[in-house]
This record gives sequence, structure tokens and C-alpha cells, in this order.
Amino acid sequence: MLDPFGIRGDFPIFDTFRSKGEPLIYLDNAATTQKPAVVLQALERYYTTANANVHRSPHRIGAEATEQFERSRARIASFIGARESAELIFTRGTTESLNLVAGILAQQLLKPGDVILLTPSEHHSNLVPWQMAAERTSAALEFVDLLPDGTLDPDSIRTNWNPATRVFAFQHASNVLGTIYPAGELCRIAAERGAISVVDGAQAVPHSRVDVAALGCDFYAFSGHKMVGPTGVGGLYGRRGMLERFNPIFGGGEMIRKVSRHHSTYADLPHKFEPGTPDISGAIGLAAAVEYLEALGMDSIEEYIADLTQYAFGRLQAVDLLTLYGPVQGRTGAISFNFADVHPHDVASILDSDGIAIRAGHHCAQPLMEWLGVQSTARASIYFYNTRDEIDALVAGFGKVREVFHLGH
Ligand code: C6P
Repeated sequence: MLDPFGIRGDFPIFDTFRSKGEPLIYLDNAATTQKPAVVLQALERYYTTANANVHRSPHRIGAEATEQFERSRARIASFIGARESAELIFTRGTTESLNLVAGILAQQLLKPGDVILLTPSEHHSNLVPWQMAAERTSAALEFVDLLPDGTLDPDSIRTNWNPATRVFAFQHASNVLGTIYPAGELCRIAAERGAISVVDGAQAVPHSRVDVAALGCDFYAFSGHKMVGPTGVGGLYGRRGMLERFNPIFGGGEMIRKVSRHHSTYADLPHKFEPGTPDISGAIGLAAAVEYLEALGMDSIEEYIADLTQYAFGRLQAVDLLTLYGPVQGRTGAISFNFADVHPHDVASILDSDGIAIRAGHHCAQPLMEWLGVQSTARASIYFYNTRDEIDALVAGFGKVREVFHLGH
């Protein structure tokens, strides 16, 4: 089992708050995670020892920057189980990755009458780009049903499959319900029926060992900042066959082989999908994050988060007037709830006055809020540096909310 107290020493922000004498109980990890010193040092080291543009400059420092950037790609690609580093496109994060896939498929695949299949629990990042693609192509959006606890029934997806489905886009884990969906089985259903699978892995990669090749997905999107990496960098995995099949939709420097006045040919993978100067330090910082996670062990991280989440669920279930959403088992550390009829923003503000940081709102999943029959929820989300003491403090915090709103015990 991981030792969260030792691990917390790796994250300078906890020392910063301790030395200010302010508590920081950070339970907003599904929004973004804190950064360990090794990631911050990797960013500084790059800028102080090897800063240059990549793939362009003939000088030594340019070669060094390119070498570090491509080594980072290989490290991250291997972390997610890609067969080769050319299958990893650097992007700004999950949102950009999903927009890139949806834009490509809208331009080069989808036709009127085609179906894009989604789940009702998608983050707006895996919904709005498909709405745009549907508008552009006159394709239709369809949604699978969620079971009452927010899980999916693969058999009913098989039974109700519309043969016009060209794309099945779904999240690997929900940022609201915490549900982990059976991504491998869903990708298989799509593949057997000739549809392209697009997986939003924003909430899965930080929590468990993801192996995109074993999942058999066509595309897989993730963000660095939710897995102790820097903001502004993430990735789109694309199976080689898929990435070769499609042309880039953004043009510019370094994604070309030959440019004449009226025509261009494109570079090899992965560069044809990476126009312009990439986030070099971000990629290097993300590789440092991946190394940090691997040193702790993704299996140990998953086990620790599962254990603490079960502890949190047990304690929260015992809190009177608290409604919890999502499944008890088979989930990540994102726990959404409502407390009596107190507005989630008020709950979050009162907890914040005790140094407890949680999120409140629709969590960029408005159709899911509609499905739950609520406007918004509060959400505590756990990562591997959280402790049982912090969960206890969260539970105690509801006492203060009760007092402020004069709710009975
Ligand atoms: N969810 C949350 O607080 P970006 O912003 O591109 O890094 O990730 C977007 C995204 C896509 N899919 C899922 C399932 C997500 O959870 C997120 C980000 C954050 O829940 C910010 S809204």
C-alpha cells in the first residue's frame, strides 16, 4: 500500500500551505491534480539547459531539445500501452484531442444519415465536438441508455445497435459519477460492427493502468494535468491504421513533406498532426509525471485510490441528508453528492472556509445533470496523496454546513 504521508512530501504545494499555517485539503483532483517537485524541476531544467525549437534547428541545443521531446513522446506512448511512439499525437489535452478526431471524421468520413453514438454521461468535451460534426455532415447523434446506477449494459448496446453507426465515442470513466466503463468490451462492440471507437480517457489514465492496444480502441484522448503533469499538454492516441487513413485538418510548419504554391504533401506520423511549435516543456514535464507515477506503480495507485474511495463512500453514506451519486464499486475517486437542498456552491464555499477544496456545478456534463434530475452537484475527488484524515475532515465539514443552514442532525 502507498504511504500518502511520505508521498505528500513530493508535492511542494502542501509545504507552502503548511508554512503559511493554512490548511489545504485538496479534493478537487478530477479538475486538476497537484504537481510533484520532479515535474516542476523537469520544466525548469529544460528551460535552463536545453531550450530550443524542435525538429528544425541544426544546432546542438536544437538537437538536444528534439531528443528530449521525442524521448518524452516514447515514454508517454509506452505508459498508455501504444505499440509505437508515432501513435501518440501531442495536443493541449483531452478537449483538443477529441475536437481533432471529431473534426477529422466530420471532414473525411461522416455522411448524411450516419450515426455517431454517445453516452448520456459524456463531458461536454466528448459531446459538443460531435454535435458540431453532426451539424456539418447531417449525421445523427444517438445515445445509449444508462442503467439507474449510471453504468452501461453492453448487451443492450449490442441489441440496439444501429447499423448506420460510424463512430462510438464514450468516456472510460465519468468525471461526475466516477463510473468506470468497460472500455475494452465497448471498443470490441464498435470494431465488430465496423464503427470507429473514440475513448475519452481523461479520468481513467490518472487512476489505473491503461493499455490502449489491449483495449483495441481506435482513438484515446487524455490530459497531462489530471495525472500530476503540467497544464496545456495531453495526448491523442490513434491506432496507426487510423492515423494513416486520415489527412490532417490543421496545416502549418513541420507537418509537411513538400510545399509548393498550390499543393502540399504531409510528413510522416506523428508529425502530420502536429503543426507549429509544440508544447516542448509540457511534453517533457508530462514524461517526468509518467515516470513519477510509474515509480509509485499504477497498480498501487489504483489500489490506494480504490481503498480510500471505499472508505470515503462508507463515511459519506452515514451522513444524514447527503445524497450520493454513482456506483459504490467499480469507480474512480470522483464522488458527487448533494446535501439536503443546500446549493452545491454554498456547500463548497463553507467547506472552503475550512481549507477543504471541492468542486461544485454541472461539471461540464449538463445532459448528465438532466439525467440525474439535478441542476448541479458538489464533488469531492480523491487522488493518491489524499488521506483518511482528510476524508474525516470533509465529513466533519458537513457539521458546519448544517449549522449555517440550521439543518437538524
Ligand atoms: N474535467 C472536471 O472537473 P481538459 O479540460 O481538456 O483537460 O479535459 C476535459 C475533460 C474531458 N473528459 C472528461 C471525462 C473530463 O473529466 C474532462 C475534464 C474536469 O471534471 C474539468 S471540467
